[in-house]
This record gives sequence, structure tokens and C-alpha cells, in this order.
Amino acid sequence: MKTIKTFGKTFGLAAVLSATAFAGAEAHVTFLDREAKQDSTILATLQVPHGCDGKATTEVRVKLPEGFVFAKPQPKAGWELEVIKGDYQKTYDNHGDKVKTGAIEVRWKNGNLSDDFYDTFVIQGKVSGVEAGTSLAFPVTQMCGDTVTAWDQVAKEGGDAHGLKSPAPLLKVVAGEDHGHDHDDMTGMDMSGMAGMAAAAPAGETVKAGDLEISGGFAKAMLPGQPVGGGFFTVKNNGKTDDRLLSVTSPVSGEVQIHEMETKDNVMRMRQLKDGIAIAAGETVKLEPGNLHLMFQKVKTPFKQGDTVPVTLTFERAGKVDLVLQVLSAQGK
Ligand SMILES: [Cu+2]
Repeated sequence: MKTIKTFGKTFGLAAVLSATAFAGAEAHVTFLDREAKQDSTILATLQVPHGCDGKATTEVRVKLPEGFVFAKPQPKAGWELEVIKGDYQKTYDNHGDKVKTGAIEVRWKNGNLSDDFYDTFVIQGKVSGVEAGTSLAFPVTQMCGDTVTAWDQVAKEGGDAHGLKSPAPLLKVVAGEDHGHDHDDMTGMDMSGMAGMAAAAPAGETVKAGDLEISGGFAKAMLPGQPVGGGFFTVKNNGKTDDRLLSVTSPVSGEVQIHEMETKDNVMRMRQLKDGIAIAAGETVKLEPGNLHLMFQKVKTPFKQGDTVPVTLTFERAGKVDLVLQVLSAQGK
């Protein structure tokens, strides 16, 4: 089934200037290829690595920014497709035809994508009339029944995209010729964890550091094209003093963030915990899917089942602790 609706109003310009402001920023819903050449027709391939806390994704809505024109979504088996048309702000030339209207939003509806699975949603379109260096934002709404996750935040010009709780996926527009690819940019990589690798206990084993006992470490296998990986473990504080997990590094990842999932007003979001996680005296804190977790960004080689992922945890009191996470299946089993 395909329905076409028309919006009388134009959709606001979602372009963001100063792409350098986003260097190193990692959104959770991202494009497989985050760069597009000026005036080229591309397949904008959206990937949604997280489901909705165990619930299946049933609808994915993508708003298309000005400058991404003549858009056509790829139909997917098991999903209804709705294309919402509206006026462009500018007029675009399509092989000699002056075009003023087109798709401004695409919705894949009434599907059923298990939280255990990964999928991509593809829209063909042309990047037109956009200056090189501009990042186009595609606000996404992911719905799992009545749970709604809005990936729609855009940093102000010069602002820090890292601080955003649920950033919109971005497509960086680059000059048509001879642009440098920086997909493999690992300049942020921290090798400091390497030194401790030999000393770390075997994957999944319990590690003791001062009053802390860390156990059950695992990571989820990453599916092809998936940009980020999740890591989990349990920390028990046997002492009488509070501690805090401050930061995490890994030699296999450019950046490891500490995240939590939170549901507010029925909207589930991913949040980076910049102050880390409190490990109160006598308490046990569990990092687990759908809750607190490590998020591995800029992963060099996708995690495969059977691999191990060394991490160095830094605690306020217990100091640096080396841990090896066992890579389980993509379902974390
Ligand atoms: Cu996360």
C-alpha cells in the first residue's frame, strides 16, 4: 500500500553549517555512508543499531531536509510505505524540468523489526544546491508500538554535537571531486589500554580491584555496517566507601562512552553519562542491554562473536582496572 499526502507548507531548512563542529561526533541513528558529494544522486542508507528496550520497531519516519531532492524511498517487504509530499523552499532543475515539490518525509509503517535484529532504510535522492561543508540533518522518529524515540536534535552552529541526547542523523556534503575520505580516521584512538592487556583476566572472569568486584563482562557482536558496539558488565562494591566509574578506554575503539537509556514522557532516549556511574558502598550496579551500557564508537574492526574486547575502566577510588569482554552474539546471548 502506498499513500501520498500533501503538505501545503514547506518543511524547514534543517541544514547545519560548520561540519567541523561534528568531527568525532557519533549519532546513534546514523547513515551508513555519512558523506555525499555535491550535486550527486545517492542512496541515503539509514541504520538503527538500537531497538526500543526489547520492543520491536514498528515504524520509522524520516524527514528530508531542503537540498535533498527528487527523493524515492526503497520499499521493504513487510512494511507499508508512505511518502509525504510538500513544497521545496527553492526550485530545482531535474533534467531541464523545474521542480518545486517532492517528497519531504518518508514513513515505513506497520512493520515488525525485532529488537534483536538490525536493518537499513534506504532513500534515493539528489543532493542539490548545498554548499560543501554543510551537514544535512534528517530527523528520524523510531516507533515501537506506542514507545516513540525522536532522533531529532541538531547542534547549533559551532555547538557540541557530543552533548546531544538524541542527535538527528547527519549527511555531510563534500565537494564533488577530490575530497578526502575520513571514514577510517582513528586519530582519537587511545592506545593506553594496550599496556594492561596482558595482565587482564580471561574474558568474562571476575576481576577484583580494591573493594570492587567486576564480573560478567560481555559485548554484543556488531552486524555489517553497524557503527557502534555495546558493552556490559556488573560491578559490586563490597566496601564502605562510594566509588564511581569515571571513564572507559579500549584499544579497539576510538572512544568509549558511558550511556543510559531513559524513558521520559513515553519517549525513549539514549543519554551519555559524562559524570560516569556511581557505585555506592554495598551496592551492585549492572550494565545491561536497554539500561546502562558502554558504547564503543569509531570501532576499527566490527566485534565478532568469539572475539574479545579489552577495556580499561577508570574508577575514582579503585583506579584503573583492566577487563576483557567476551563478544557474544548480536543478541547478547
Ligand atoms: Cu548507547
